[in-house]
Amino acid sequence: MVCTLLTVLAAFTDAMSKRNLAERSFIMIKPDGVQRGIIGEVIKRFEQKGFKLVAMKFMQADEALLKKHYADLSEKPFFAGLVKHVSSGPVCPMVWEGLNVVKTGRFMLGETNPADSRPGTIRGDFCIDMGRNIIHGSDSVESAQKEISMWFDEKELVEWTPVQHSMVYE
Ligand code: D4T
Repeated sequence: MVCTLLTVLAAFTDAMSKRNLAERSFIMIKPDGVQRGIIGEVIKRFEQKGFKLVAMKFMQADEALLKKHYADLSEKPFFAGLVKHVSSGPVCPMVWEGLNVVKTGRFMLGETNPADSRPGTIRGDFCIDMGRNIIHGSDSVESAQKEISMWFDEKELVEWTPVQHSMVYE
């Protein structure tokens, strides 16, 4: 009861201070990340940071979905190779939620080019080449919303409150 009241109070305080604890990011482990066996490691890092898993699936994406997902890059010389690679095997798309999850998620992933990614980041620790950078993360709240709706139905996004909520947020 006390916990529930504290959670409600914390949510109210956050709403008043305009902190968006319900921000969401679309994170996807690409076929190279799946084949390299880093699904568990990525989930571990987002969980241990305190973010909340809202949705996850394991699937093979077709070229049509990937062309839509990467539409902004359609004029780039690497576009065809990118779509071919990401459609070549299973991917693990996920939705993670929490305060500043888009920006923090990008920090956790590292730079697009693994060579520029610091040790301690996912790309800094687990990959070498730009075309095999193992994971995708939304680059803005707006693109996260677009990507989430591309990859998940509304009913696949699970509403739940982790018991640790008041230990992650003040
Ligand atoms: P994603 O979208 O996969 O999280 O990557 P980034 O947001 O970090 O980078 P991006 O959209 O510019 O690139 C998408 C994807 O294309 C691959 N890529 C990128 C590539 O193969 N060659 C290149 O020169 C670039 C720039 C890697 C990520």
